[in-house]
Amino acid sequence: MPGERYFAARDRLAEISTHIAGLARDTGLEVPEHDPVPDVGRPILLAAIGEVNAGKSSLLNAIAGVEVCPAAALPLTKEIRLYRYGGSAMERAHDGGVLECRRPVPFLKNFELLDTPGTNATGRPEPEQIDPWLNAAEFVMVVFTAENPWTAATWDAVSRLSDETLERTVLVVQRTDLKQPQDIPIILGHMRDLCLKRTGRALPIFPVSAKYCLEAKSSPSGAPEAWSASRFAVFEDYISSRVCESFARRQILHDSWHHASRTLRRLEERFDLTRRGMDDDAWFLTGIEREMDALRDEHMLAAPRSLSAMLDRYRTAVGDIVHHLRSRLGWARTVVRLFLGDTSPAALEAMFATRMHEVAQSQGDGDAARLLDACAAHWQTVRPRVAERMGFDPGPCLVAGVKRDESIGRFTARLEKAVPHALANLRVRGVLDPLLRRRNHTLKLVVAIALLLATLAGVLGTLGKGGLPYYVLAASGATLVGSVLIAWTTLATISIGYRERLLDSAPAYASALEADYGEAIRTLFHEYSQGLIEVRRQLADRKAALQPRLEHWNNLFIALKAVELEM
Ligand SMILES: Nc1nc2c(ncn2[C@@H]2O[C@H](COP(=O)(O)OP(=O)(O)OP(=O)(O)O)[C@@H](O)[C@H]2O)c(=O)[nH]1
Ligand SMILES: [Mg+2]
Repeated sequence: MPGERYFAARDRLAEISTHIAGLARDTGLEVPEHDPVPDVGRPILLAAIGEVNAGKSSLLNAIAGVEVCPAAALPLTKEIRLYRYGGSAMERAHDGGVLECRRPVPFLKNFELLDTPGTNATGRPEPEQIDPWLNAAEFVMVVFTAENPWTAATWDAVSRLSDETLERTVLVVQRTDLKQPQDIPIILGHMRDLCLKRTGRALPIFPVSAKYCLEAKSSPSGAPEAWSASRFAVFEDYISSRVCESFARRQILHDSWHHASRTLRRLEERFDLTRRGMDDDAWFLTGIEREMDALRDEHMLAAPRSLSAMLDRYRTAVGDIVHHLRSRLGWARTVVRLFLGDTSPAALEAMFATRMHEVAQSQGDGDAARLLDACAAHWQTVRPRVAERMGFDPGPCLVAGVKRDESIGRFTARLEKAVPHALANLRVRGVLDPLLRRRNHTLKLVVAIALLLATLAGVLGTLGKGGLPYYVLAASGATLVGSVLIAWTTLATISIGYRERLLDSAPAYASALEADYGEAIRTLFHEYSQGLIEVRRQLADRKAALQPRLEHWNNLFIALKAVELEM
């Protein structure tokens, strides 16, 4: 086929351009109106004119290497026929008596063939019918038969061709196989003279045999002898150099190449912009994360205030506990417990623990709600900023919204968990235990003495020992009064001491809670910052989507450079 090098480069370029256009489409890059895609794939139109039976159709078939146009010994081509590529054979009449014939012949993807009725055929098309086609053709072949290349009708047709058309016209002497080789130069000489006379210029003249050419092209071996006898090698080289590799065609290739290159450059700029936008977005998200950290630190710094509020409630609880202790240490209740056993330290410890638990719970719930309100208020500012900058709504703040109760629960649970540990350090029970044990021991001894004395008084009274029983009974009563005094004084010292001890331990209690309280704040803010995870994921997805496009771009860039060398 003529122009194979040209078509190979063109097809490669067309393929790359298609990929580039696809990439541009995927990327949302619009083709600017002032820079339309050049039609690099437009086939080359070859036209053949000449007298009836000159071998026009056969010549077109020989160039195609396959029988596209019907050829026969009898006058055959009755109308202008335009052979074009089509998936299946189909014919359609055009205005002006032109019959468009679609054929599934690969050759027709690169060349369109214009076959015409003989210049001397009856019912031949009028010049105004055929001339526009000849003006549009990139290569016009005036076909003569070697047996009689002098027919006036064809030379008249040559004389009528415009200067522009003559620029693209060659004379073809067909069926040379029917002449002796030595006759050919003589025929060509005469034709040259006639051509000069008729057109004023020396058009190229090619003596060929379409019959041998088609034979060679159809033969699996290539039939070198037939090929050489067809003289098609020189003719096709000429078509290649004049038409396929013409300045106009090269220009289309270059235009197409530059268009592809410009699109690649615009894509590169777009990718650069997208990449920079993503970096900016990442930086923007880091900024928001910093805001979240700052908010967290602000609340961490305010933590001592919360803890001191908690300590106020601790002190109130201490007052209540000590009040309870005092009521338990009354003389009568103490004496009863002397016999039943004293569980006061354990009971007070349990009571204190319950109170502190309640304190932690209400304080935790309140603090967590306050922190979540701060998070929600901050998210109100984050949401529109993300939507405006990144083009999508990150949604409501979950941690302060649908998951609010869970978050509060976690925050409070953390604080509650810290309470037993902090109380253990205070030794609420361990401090009270020995004091009460000592007191109970003393009281037990004194009460026992009083009871013994009372018993003794009873015995002495039974024995009739005069006034002695009364003295002993008085001593017993005095001992009991003593026990009341002891109970009263120790009640005061123990409860005051216990109170001081618990109040002195308040800072220790607070510092034992501090670490857990801080950790609870950190956890809550960590959960809050998770709201940006979806935003980060979106950004990562965009980055991941860009990567294959960048690789595709790179491959297309290299391929386009390679085509430039081929061109
Ligand atoms: N020997 C020989 N015969 C040829 C050659 N080319 C064509 N012929 C014969 O010439 C006759 C006419 O060929 P066509 O190709 O139909 O000629 P055409 O100019 O298209 O004729 P119309 O369409 O009728 O105007 C046919 O019988 C072909 O077989 C050739 O190179 N050598
Ligand atoms: Mg024909």
